Amino acid sequence: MSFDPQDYISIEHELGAHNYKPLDVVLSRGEGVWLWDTDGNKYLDCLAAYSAVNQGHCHPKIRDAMIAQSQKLTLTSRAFRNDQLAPFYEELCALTNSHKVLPMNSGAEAVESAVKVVRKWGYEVKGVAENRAEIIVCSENFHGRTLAIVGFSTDPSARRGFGPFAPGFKVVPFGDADAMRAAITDNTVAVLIEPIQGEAGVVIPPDGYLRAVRELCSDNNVVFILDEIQTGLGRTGKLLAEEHESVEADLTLIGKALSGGFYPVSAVLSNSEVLGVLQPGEHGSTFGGNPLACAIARAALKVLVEEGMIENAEKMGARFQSALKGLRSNIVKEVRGRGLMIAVELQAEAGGARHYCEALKDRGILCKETHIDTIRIAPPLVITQGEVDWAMEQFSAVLTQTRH
Ligand code: IF1
Repeated sequence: MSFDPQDYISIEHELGAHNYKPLDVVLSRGEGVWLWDTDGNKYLDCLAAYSAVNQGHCHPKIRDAMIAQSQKLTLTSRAFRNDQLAPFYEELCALTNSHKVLPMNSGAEAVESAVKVVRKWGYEVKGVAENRAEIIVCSENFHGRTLAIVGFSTDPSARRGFGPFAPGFKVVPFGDADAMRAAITDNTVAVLIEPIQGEAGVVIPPDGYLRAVRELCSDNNVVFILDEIQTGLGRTGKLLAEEHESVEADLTLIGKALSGGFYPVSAVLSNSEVLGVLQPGEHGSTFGGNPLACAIARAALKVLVEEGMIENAEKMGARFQSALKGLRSNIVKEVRGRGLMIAVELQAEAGGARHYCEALKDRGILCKETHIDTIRIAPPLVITQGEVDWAMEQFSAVLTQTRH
C-alpha cells in the first residue's frame, strides 16, 4: 500500500524526532546518479548521501555481493572468526598502503576509536602522564555526532545542551600551521583534521598545509590522523585526499562509501605501530568486521577502482567546477572544489542557499545547503559528461535568475 507523499511527511513529523529538516521529497528508487520519488519524478543526486554513495545508487555488483553473502553468513560477533575479514583486511591494506586495520561501523565510531587508540599510544609509547593526553583539532571541524566528538566541535548547534564534554582537546584555526605548531606540547598525542572541511562548506586549506602538519607531527612524535570519511574513496579525484599533497597520515579514517551506501562500514587504517597498542578485550563492537560488512566493502572497493570512478571524479569534477566558475551570476560569491567535492557559496544578499536548493529540486536536482549560504555539490563518482552538462543547465538557470 503506498501513501500519498504528504502522508509520509506527516507520519515522519508526528512519530520521528525532529533532528533533521529534509527537503520534502519522498524517494523510493535509486540507480546510478538518479533518484525517483514516490510520484515517479526523477532527480539527479548531487549529494550522494554526503559521499556515502560514490559508486552510484544500488550498484549491481555491490548488491549481488550483499545478496550472496546474506544467504551464507551475516554476523558471528568477533568472538569467532569468519572467512571475509582476512580478505577484506588484505585488499584494504594493499589498496591504502596500511599495515593494520580496525573495522568499525559508523564514521563517528572510527573517530572515537582513533581518539581512544592515540590516547593509549600516548601513555604507553610516548610516555605522556595518565589522563594528560591532548589532541589538536581545527575550528569548524565535523567528525560526527557522538558526545566526545561534539565536545570538540566549534558549532554551537552541535554542542548546545549536550554537556559536560570530554576534556583533552585543543582547537586551532584550520589551515594555520603556525597555530598548530604553537599548540603542540609534550602532552600532545595527535592531530585530528579533515584534509578538506566538508560540513564547513568544502574549505580547502592553503597548499602545503597538510605537508606542514605532517612535518610537525613527525618532528614532535605526534600521531597525524586524517579524517577521510567524506574526502576519501575517490571523492576528490584521488583514492585519498592526502594524495593531493603527497602526504601519508599515521591513522586514516574511512567510512561512508566504503560500503557504497549499502551498509554502515568504517575503518581506522594505520601505517605505524599505533593500532598495535590495542590488546584483546580493550575495544570492539558487535557488528565491527562482520562478514556481511566485509563482503560488501570488498565489492565496493573493487568497483570503485576497477570501473575507473576515481579518475572519473577527477575529470568530471574539473568539468563541473570550471562550468560553475564560468557562471555569470550576481549571487554566486565563490566556487570551491577538489574533484567532485564542490561547494557554491552564495552572496549573503542571496537570502540563503535553502531557497536555491528548493528551486533546484523543482528542476530535478537534489543538493543540500550547508552553513546557510553554501550549496554542496557531490554527485556519485559515476556521473557522465552528459549528466554534468544537464546538471549545469539547471544550476545556470537557478543561479543566474535574480530572486524576486
Ligand atoms: C548527519 C554533516 C557531512 C563526516 C566526517 C565523520 C563523520 C562524517 C568528515 C561521521 C559524517 C555526515 C553526518 C550526517 C551528514 C553528513 C555531514 F552534514 F553532518 F556534516 F557529510 F558533512 N567525519 N558526515 O562528514 O560519520 O558517523 O555519520 O557515519 O549527521 O546527518 P557517521
